[in-house]
Amino acid sequence: MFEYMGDRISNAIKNIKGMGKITEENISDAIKEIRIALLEADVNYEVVKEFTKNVKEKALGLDVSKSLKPEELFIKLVKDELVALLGENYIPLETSKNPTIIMLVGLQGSGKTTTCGKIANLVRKKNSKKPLLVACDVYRPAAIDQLVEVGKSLNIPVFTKGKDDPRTIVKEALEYAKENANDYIIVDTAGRLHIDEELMNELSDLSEILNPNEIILVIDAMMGQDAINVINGFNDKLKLTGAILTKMDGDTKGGVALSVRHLTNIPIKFIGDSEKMDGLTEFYPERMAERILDMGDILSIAEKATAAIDEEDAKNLTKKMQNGKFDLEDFLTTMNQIKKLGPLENILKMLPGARNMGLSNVQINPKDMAHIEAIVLSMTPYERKHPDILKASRKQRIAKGSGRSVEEVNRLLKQFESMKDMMKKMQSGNFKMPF
Ligand SMILES: Nc1nc2c(ncn2[C@@H]2O[C@H](COP(=O)(O)OP(=O)(O)O)[C@@H](O)[C@H]2O)c(=O)[nH]1
Ligand SMILES: [Mg+2]
Repeated sequence: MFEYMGDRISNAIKNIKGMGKITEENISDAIKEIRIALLEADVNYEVVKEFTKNVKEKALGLDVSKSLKPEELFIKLVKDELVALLGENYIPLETSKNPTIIMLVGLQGSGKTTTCGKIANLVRKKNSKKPLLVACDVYRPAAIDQLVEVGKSLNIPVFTKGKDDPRTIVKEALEYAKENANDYIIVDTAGRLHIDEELMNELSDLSEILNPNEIILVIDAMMGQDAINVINGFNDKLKLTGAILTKMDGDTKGGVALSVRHLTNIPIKFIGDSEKMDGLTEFYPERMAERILDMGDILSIAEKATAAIDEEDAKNLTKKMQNGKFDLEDFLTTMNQIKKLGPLENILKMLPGARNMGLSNVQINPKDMAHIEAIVLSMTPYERKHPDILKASRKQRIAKGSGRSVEEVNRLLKQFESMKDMMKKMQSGNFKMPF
């Protein structure tokens, strides 16, 4: 989502490398490049102007005599300014009230219904909440069924009352939640193609009845700068507490993520980065800035991992990696754990230097993963622990057993070796950021 913009900015910064000091002259090209990168990513013009002005002023005031090199100082400065632009702190979703009531609003097709499910899934997992979804989009025939399906897929209850008046529906849903001890109520509302008065009146009525802890606007990142008008339009009528940018996994240039906070003062709480129910990432300004600059987003990976992976397993694996005792059995366990983190492509993209290593556009075929699994499973437990004993005849047996070729078995063993190698390097501190 931020690849192109990030690459241009990183390149601009690289050009400062090797310069002894920072002067107006030698940073002016870099600043110009950053400006173009931001504008091309569809960041609002005013925001770009302000951003580049700040970077320039602060860069000229940097004290280069300290131990850091000019480009290191400059990249830190750009990162800090990005963090400021993105809103400085992550503002989490309200979870402390009982019940917590969240209303999702937004235009048709923005991702409200999907995001309702994602939020329910998240608060159940992370905050041990017992969510209830409420279907209030009574205008589109399939809208209620869609939420019911979402609920079913997650095993989370959905309150529906057909095409009744949404005002009645929410009142009854509140009663239902009380009776069933649901402590987190997520209300899916209707959306139109454009903001219209009737819809806004309905939404403000709902907000009055529900007195929600959060009213969150769900917005499609592909809208680009129009998103700002939509946010302002909704915020005029309802007191928005946050926004969620969806479809950030798509073809969006992502610039809108950099404009929203500055222009509307509404915090982005999450980004939607897949159609699946775990495709919701908390919007930490610092992590986003690091992603833009290809500095990686290890913390988000770690967070996804803690949500998905058994802690004991993870600890054991880390220990083995550190002791160089990592074997093919562990390789298999790791693979199965990684699978739980969602699409591997998304994880690879978050690694430091991912774009530089060409990992940001890798396509991973789930079949390849299945093949690897088949090969490892065809080995005996002893072989998995001692892959160095695998000579021609054993390899042939494994190939036959897994229905794969000997070449594939060889390739896997090679990959495994280089993975072990990388772990050793990271362990000994020889692993350098590739930029
Ligand atoms: N790729 C992707 N698709 C999404 C995301 N969020 C929603 N969608 C898709 O966008 C379409 C519209 O979503 P829906 O929840 O029905 O929107 P609503 O009309 O606002 O309720 C559906 O096909 C969703 O699967 C996302 O973060 N990434
Ligand atoms: Mg919907």
